[in-house]
Amino acid sequence: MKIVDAKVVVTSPGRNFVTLKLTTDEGLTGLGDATLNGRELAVVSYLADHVAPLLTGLDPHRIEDTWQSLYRGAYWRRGPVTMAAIAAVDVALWDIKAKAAGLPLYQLLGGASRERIGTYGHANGRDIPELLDSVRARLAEGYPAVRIQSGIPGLKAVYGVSDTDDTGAPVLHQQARPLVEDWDTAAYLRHVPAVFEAVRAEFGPELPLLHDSHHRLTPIQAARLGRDLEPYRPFWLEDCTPAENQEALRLVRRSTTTPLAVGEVFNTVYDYQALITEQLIDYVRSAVTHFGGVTPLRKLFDFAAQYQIKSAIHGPEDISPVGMAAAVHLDLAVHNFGIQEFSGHTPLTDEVFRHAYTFTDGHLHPGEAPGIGVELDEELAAAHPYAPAYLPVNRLHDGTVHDW
Ligand code: KDG
Ligand code: MG
Repeated sequence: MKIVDAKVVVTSPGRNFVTLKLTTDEGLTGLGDATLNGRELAVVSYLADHVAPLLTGLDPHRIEDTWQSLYRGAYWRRGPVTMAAIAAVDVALWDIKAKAAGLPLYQLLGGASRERIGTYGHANGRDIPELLDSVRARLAEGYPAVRIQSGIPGLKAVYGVSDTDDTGAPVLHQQARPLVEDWDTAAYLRHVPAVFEAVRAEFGPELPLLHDSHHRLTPIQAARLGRDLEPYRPFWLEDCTPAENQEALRLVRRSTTTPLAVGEVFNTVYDYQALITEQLIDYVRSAVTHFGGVTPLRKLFDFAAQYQIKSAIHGPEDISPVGMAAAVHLDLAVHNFGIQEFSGHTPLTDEVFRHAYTFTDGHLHPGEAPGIGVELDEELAAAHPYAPAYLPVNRLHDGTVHDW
């Protein structure tokens, strides 16, 4: 079998998604997600201009060899653009291999290690009462665990607290200039324990509660927050510091028993080396889409397993259903599965990417369709072309740029 076509499809059914579609001389097709939120077209060019010409004529069964030749052969290694492009090729090749075998991908990864995949959903509110309503809504949808994010008194726009329209549906910030959010670390550190207190008082001790600091704290601030949250037994504190400084997590780890989750912006195992070998974290958070695909993420999970660290694949709305499908197959197969983030997609997105995976009672299952189980409706995709969009930037009260 040979690859005869490599096509990059960009579509925006509410937000931008980049998809690689490979076709073989036997008529099999494979899809891979290459969406890099806010920098989508850089990956489109990387794939279309530099990778696609190398793929035609290759045997799609040679996944490891193709991965190594794209990673090592570029000379310029790592980075989100490179690794998102390689991820798309890797997942598309796994999709083809599994279709050729007539099996769902998880069977090629060792088969199911569990019946279904536990998820967490996002609850948020501009204030605590609104957050409590949002937690209630997630529980009514069946989510077994909930990430809680709240507005901070004195701040007008905070990460994780989405604007909503009259119907309560989230408003997406698809705009040509970044939205400016504001930030005050002292106010945040004062408010978050009160948020946990209120949610525990309302929903009791058993509900797993997660929280995302989104890279905003210094090590000593993160240590403080981890300690202050201990009485509320969080499931985890996510991205408390900008963790490309891996050593920073040593101080946090020494100071608190609050479990730590890190890694959604990482793209190779090297970003995790000290974090894993020194057991500084509890969950690895990389997405298939940003980590070079199923091949390296499987290796990361196996490495992490030796240190009793679990998987927790990044699953916000900007991972397309193609990236989500690949994640769900891995989740079902790996032994050290922890939890899967799942926000779901808009009905239109689910129409553009028809998928076999299902979400029932707060749990995902990849389904039994051969491959990753996603069909791309190219006509519908073309009806929703790319729209320029940026992630927000964050500024302190005096105008200084802070981590977003
Ligand atoms: O594109 C950025 C988002 O993927 C990120 O902000 C979401 O932090 C996130 C999460 O935990 O889902
Ligand atoms: Mg996050």
